[in-house]
Formats: sequence, C-alpha cells, structure tokens
Amino acid sequence: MRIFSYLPNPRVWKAQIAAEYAGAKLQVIGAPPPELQGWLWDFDARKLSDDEATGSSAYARASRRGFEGTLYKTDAFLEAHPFGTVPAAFSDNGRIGVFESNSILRAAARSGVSGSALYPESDPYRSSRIDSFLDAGLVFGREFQVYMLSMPEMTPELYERMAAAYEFYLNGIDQVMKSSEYLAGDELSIADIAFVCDLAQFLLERRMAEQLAAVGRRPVAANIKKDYPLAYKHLLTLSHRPIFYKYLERVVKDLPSAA
Ligand SMILES: N[C@@H](CCC(=O)N[C@@H](CS)C(=O)NCC(=O)O)C(=O)O
Repeated sequence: MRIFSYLPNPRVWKAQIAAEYAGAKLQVIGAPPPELQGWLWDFDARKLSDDEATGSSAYARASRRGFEGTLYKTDAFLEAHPFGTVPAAFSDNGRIGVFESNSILRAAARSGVSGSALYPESDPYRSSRIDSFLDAGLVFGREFQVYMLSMPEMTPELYERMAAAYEFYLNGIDQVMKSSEYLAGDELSIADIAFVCDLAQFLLERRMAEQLAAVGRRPVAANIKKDYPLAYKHLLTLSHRPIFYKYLERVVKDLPSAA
C-alpha cells in the first residue's frame, strides 16, 4: 500500500503503527504541509516545478479543507479519492483509493500477515466493536479539526462544541478502561492505535494555550490527568511502547506522567 500525505501526520501514524504490528508493507510519500501545495496529488505524487505549479495548470483545483489557495490534483487522483483529501492511500497498483485515516488504518491491518490480531474480521462482533470505537473517534477527530483550523479566530460556540465533544469521547474511553485492559477486549487492536494517535494529536492544543488565553479560555484538555485518569494512562502506556514511540515521540515526550 502507498500513502500520500503531508508529513508528519498523526493520521498516517495510525497506519504506520498498524503496519508494523501486522507485518504489512507500506510506502509513505509526502512533504511538510506548506510544501504539499506545490506537489502533484496523484498515485505517482511528486514535487512540481515552479513552471508547472501555476493557476493555469490543468490540475489546479481550489483547496477545500485545511489548505488554502490552489492544490494540484490529477483526474486519476480524484477518481481514486472523490473527496480529494490526504492522507490518500492506494492499492499497490494504484487502482484502488482508500481514504479516511481510519479506513487506511484498517487496510494496513488487513494487508499484513498478522493483521487479524489487530482487527479480527472472522469475529463479526469483536471487529464491529472495534469499528464502533473508530467511528466515535472520527466524530471527535472532525470536531478537533474544525477547532484547530479556527484557532486564530476561536469563538465561544466553537470552543464549547469542542469541549462537549471532548467530554463525550473521553468519558466513554475512561468508562471502558475501568473494566478492560484494551479498548476492545484483552488485546491490542486498531481501536487502541486510532485512539492513541487521535488523542495525542488533540493534546497538541496545549501548545495553543496563549492563543486560547487571548480569548479567555484554557486548553479543553487542561485537566485530562485528573478528569480522565484511565484514558490518559492508556494513552501514555501505549504511546511509550517502542513501535508507537517511534512515531509519537515528538507529541508525547513532554506530557506529564500518569501517576
Ligand atoms: N477525516 C479525514 C480528514 C482528511 C482531511 O480533511 N484532509 C484535509 C487536510 S487536513 C485535505 O486533504 N484537504 C484537501 C483540500 O483542501 O482540498 C481523515 O482522517 O483522513
């Protein structure tokens, strides 16, 4: 599988971590977010020359979410990725596009020789329970995306929406951790991987504390350790496992310990 994205991207880490556990082969290509504006979005993604990256290019498209200005997407890219977003995964021959980071995560688990341990599809209820966590995480993640993108012009309404989504999601995670070692049972699954990457990314809001103070607010997760101790401990425990830490170090290394 090939993934094209801006890098680094916690949404891509989900698939990278799963691929390592599952023994799946993954090729990741991309560049830091501002540079991706000057790339051709395609299975064979590449950096465009200054002459190619102009508004008159046949590939020029108005950006839609999280980017500003023009992006360069081929017709084949939009056929494979109808919503035109990254991370964008492709089957190894480039014919099938897989979008939404949680679906890319599933594809990484499914394509590895040991992936069934992470996503046991032969067990309809256990795999569907894993899907339930992925769906709940997506709702939280979408709210977080809107919150982060609106950060310089944060309104009370947006802040309250984020706080409510955070409270709902973390409350559920903390609840399940009272009686379970992992989110969907006794073993690590892709539900845990998605949770760790989504929450670690969310906790980066602490780096926006000054911007939030300017509008009279504190980071939504300022008291996570006290409010959701089990969810927080699960995040820290898993993120310090070597396969996780390889990707997550930069976002979790300065988090206070769980104890
Ligand atoms: N929920 C999606 C979010 C993907 C997404 O919204 N990507 C944005 C960048 S953050 C994008 O590719 N925008 C392309 C555009 O603006 O046209 C996921 O987890 O993959």
